[in-house]
Amino acid sequence: MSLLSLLFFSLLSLSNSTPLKKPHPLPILPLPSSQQLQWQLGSTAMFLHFGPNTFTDSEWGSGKAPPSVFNPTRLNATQWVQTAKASGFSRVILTAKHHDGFCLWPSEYTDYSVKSSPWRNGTGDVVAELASAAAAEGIGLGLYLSPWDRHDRAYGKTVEYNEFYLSQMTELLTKYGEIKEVWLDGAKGKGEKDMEYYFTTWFSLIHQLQPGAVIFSDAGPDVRWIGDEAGVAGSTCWSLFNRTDAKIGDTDPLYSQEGDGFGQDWVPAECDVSIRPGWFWHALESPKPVGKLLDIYYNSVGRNCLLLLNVPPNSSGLISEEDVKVLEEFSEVKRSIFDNNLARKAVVNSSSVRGGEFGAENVLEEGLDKYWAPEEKQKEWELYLEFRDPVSFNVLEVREPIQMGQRVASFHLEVRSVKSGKWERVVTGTTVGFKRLLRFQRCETRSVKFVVEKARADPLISYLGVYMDKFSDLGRDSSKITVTRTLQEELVLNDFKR
Ligand code: FUL
Repeated sequence: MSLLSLLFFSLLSLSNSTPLKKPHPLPILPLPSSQQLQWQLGSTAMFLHFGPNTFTDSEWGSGKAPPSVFNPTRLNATQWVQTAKASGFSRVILTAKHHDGFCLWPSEYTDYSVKSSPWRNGTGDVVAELASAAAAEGIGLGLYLSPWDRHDRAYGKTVEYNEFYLSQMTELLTKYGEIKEVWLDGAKGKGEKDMEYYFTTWFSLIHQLQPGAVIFSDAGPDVRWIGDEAGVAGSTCWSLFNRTDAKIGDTDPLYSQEGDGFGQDWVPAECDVSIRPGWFWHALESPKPVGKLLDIYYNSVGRNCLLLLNVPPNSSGLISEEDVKVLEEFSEVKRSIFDNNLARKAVVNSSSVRGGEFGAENVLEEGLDKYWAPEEKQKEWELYLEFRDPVSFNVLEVREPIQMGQRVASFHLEVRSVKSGKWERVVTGTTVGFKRLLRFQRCETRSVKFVVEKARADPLISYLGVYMDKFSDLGRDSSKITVTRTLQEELVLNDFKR
């Protein structure tokens, strides 16, 4: 072969070889487990408080109500699950046993259960009906098994009660298919019998029996309580946490609400709140208005948490119509805001790019695997949106690819005002995490700058959105917003315009 043809063939083989991929940056510890990631992707879940309390108008049953009170004549778990699914909830979590000790499944370790009730002549099993409805609709199932049991005589005798509790837990985790979440609350009335719960043993057994489940409690291990029952996370909210600094039933609520930027464990927060004043259904109570639910959404999902919204079935065994209606409105309002990411109309750019597949355009695509990464060792970390025509918005959404660890510690948003031509700061924030939503005064602009000020490592951004939320833009208390007929018509009209 001549020298010339050798050169020709080597050039040809060079141009044919596929370029090597630029590697991902190093993840920064702690990282979520695959169960925690899956849980977080779900964003919202529906809590179902149901049991004798539903029939006796109480919240903390004494454990003395006769099983005969439990008789939901129209119980239909499919209606619960379909309501949850229609509202986009990723899972349902049922109080299989609340503090009164009454079991919604026919436990073989007690006679205080559905088995002794008139419902389905004592042959019913609420857990089984819910499990099969959830499986049929393709949504996850979680179970709440109250540690505090006001009925069982073993309560107060440490070894005996731990054996009893774990036997009930084993029934729940072996008879009903896949369980996605086990919910352990830390409540206990004052002056109740003293005893120790063997949490380490409980957690090991739960993970052994249901490796796909996350365990919720004040202190994790997988998911932590947010520290209040109002559905409000801290405006700083890390998924980082030190489990050793938390104790079930006795954790500093501020620590739970904010997490710990120096924490060694990944324990993201779940915000539990009820759609009604009580956790259980009461004839004289009504659901919160949609504006209040929207506030809760911004303060929970919009602060890196999962929202666990309680929607209690009523004494006939169905979710009440007024609750279904407000949930429909809530879905519609969320859809009307978040289905229209105005940033999609913009050209996106950034202060630098790591190279390879880590360009700024990734922030307009859903999904965690595509993200913007800046070049290493930069002093500035900025993303820019340039619009052809001015846009108006009042909500910012930012997401981090949390599989790489939580990084951002502070950021702000600037816009160049259409009126003055000057850059103005519209909002500042601290943590981002899986999802951060921030509301501010409506602004009009062609140019947007998102600036990360501090981060634990090079910041990575997987999504950026700007939205117009006309429900929060009204300059009035959003808890008073109700979706009136006109507003509903307006929503429909807007759908056509889009
Ligand atoms: C608390 C309980 O005491 C309430 O009754 C309710 O179940 C709430 C979700 O958890 O700890």
